[in-house]
Amino acid sequence: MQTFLLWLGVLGFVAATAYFIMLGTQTTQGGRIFHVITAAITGMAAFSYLMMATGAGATLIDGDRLFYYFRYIDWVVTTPLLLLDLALLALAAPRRNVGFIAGLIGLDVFMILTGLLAGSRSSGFGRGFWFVVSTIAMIALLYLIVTRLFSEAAGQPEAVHQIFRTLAYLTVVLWSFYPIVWLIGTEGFGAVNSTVEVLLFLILDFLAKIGFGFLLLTNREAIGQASGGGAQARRSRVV
Ligand code: RET
Repeated sequence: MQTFLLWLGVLGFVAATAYFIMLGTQTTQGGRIFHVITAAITGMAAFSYLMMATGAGATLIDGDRLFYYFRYIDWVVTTPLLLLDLALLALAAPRRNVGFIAGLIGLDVFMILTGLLAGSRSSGFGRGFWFVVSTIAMIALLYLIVTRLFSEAAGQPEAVHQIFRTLAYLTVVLWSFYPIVWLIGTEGFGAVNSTVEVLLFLILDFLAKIGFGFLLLTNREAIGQASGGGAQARRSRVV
């Protein structure tokens, strides 16, 4: 059952990647960067699920706990790309905010790496400690999205502002579920078994990557108008 679910992940992410690439080749209104970033996110996830489905991305810890470490390799690549999508929507001049974007991504990478430490420790104390550190980083990150990125996005064209708000709320809600699933799963209290954990992460990954990408890339008006979509470059050429 578990392997079946992981193969379902491979299929879902391969299909989503092909679809996002197709949307990218059809676009005439700019915003190709969003297609590239979003297809890279689902492409990486497809690879990661392949590694987990074949067993290459998992290892036994303490003799009996199956630890899918490849999840963290996936997340350390894909969560910065999701943040990049959000930042390119929200910021009118992303190039002038490179420091802020790097700060967001740095915090995010710190969150995932400390999460990896939490998942791979043998002692309950070690797991709990790094879980708390990682969760604090996540709260700080989500706080920055809700405050700074939201206020920057308010100055963007209406279509861009709207899709940013939807995607940012989706991100805040979905990302908050990851530590909860972790906590009830085999790395945490073990309230649910490994198969249920794989299923819950699969649902979250589908929503946070494919759902997110679908909402973003089917909104052609918004991505064409976003600064990351080249609107600013076009405007300055006109002036
Ligand atoms: C862990 C466990 C330690 C505490 C925290 C976690 C948060 C993980 C998050 C993952 C998000 C992944 C996404 C993937 C796909 O798109 C590492 C589970 C806070 C927020 C969005």
